[in-house]
Amino acid sequence: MASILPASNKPMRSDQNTYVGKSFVHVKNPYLDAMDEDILYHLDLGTKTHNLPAMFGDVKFVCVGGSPNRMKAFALFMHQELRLPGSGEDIEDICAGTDRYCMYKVGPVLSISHGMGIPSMSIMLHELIKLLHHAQCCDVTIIRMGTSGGIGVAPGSVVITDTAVDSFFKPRFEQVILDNIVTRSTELDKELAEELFNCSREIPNFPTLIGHTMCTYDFYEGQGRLDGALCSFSREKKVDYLKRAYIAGVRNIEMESTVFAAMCRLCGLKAAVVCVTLLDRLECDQINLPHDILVEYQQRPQLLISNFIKQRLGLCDQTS
Ligand code: R2B
Ligand code: URA
Repeated sequence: MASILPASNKPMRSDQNTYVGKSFVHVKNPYLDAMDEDILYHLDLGTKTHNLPAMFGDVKFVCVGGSPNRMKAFALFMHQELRLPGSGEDIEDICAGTDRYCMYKVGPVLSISHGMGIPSMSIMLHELIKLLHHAQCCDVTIIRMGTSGGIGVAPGSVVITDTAVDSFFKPRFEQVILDNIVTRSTELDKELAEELFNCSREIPNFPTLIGHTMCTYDFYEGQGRLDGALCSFSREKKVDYLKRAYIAGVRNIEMESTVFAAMCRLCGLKAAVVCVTLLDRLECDQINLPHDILVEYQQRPQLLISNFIKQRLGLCDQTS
């Protein structure tokens, strides 16, 4: 990809994507350069209709999560934690023109929903990564916050993913492209995971661990549940599978981490996945937590990520 920096103030190039001291978000598509306009259809944004560098150029932290309401709540929480002026209540959904995804910007933090499952995450990420590229963002950290089913860990535990694995416990994401299967690595940034873990240790009563996260294409049979509309295996087979997952290092199961890890890695984004567990899948399949406990658990990744961002911004004395 040709550089989007004006030739006159282009810093010295040290490799394909890093200009001395700065790491830019990059895209790997030779056709993009030749396009007169890029319409980010599902985000309701575009290079001709919006001044993307002015709107997003200062973004340093991108936080993504499945639910639009949760990502709005996170944006409001960040507004308060960063002590930005105003109540934040009038915060605007930048993607209000579409009901596919929502997006809020709070200082250097972008909060975006990605829906459920790999295809929904993948569409959002293609457009988000192009957005960050068009906006000339640099040194961006991206974190997925979410919910998950734990394996052998107490409900309410926060799992920071070291590696996302597929249903065969392999660190790979297989994407069908034309009629080929393309396999991509799902390694995440180990230093970022450690930094988040260290941050978690400063929060009282905050059970956190680092482990593998298994990403599946389905919530029910795909996660070995016995309570879907279909179930084609025995209780014994389910327990045997989940125990093998545990032995392979898997501590939680969700539905987006492999494509998230693979795409962010290829595009030079430092990425992390932080998910709270809602149940122990070795014990049960149904999520039957009282509403207030469910709400509190869902806030745990938000609290950790907010403290991490404040620490990175040198606002540690304001840690919640
Ligand atoms: C976690 O929770 C959702 C399913 O309930 C899914 O998006 C995921 O990854
Ligand atoms: N999300 C999942 O994908 N699985 C669970 O068990 C809970 C939340």
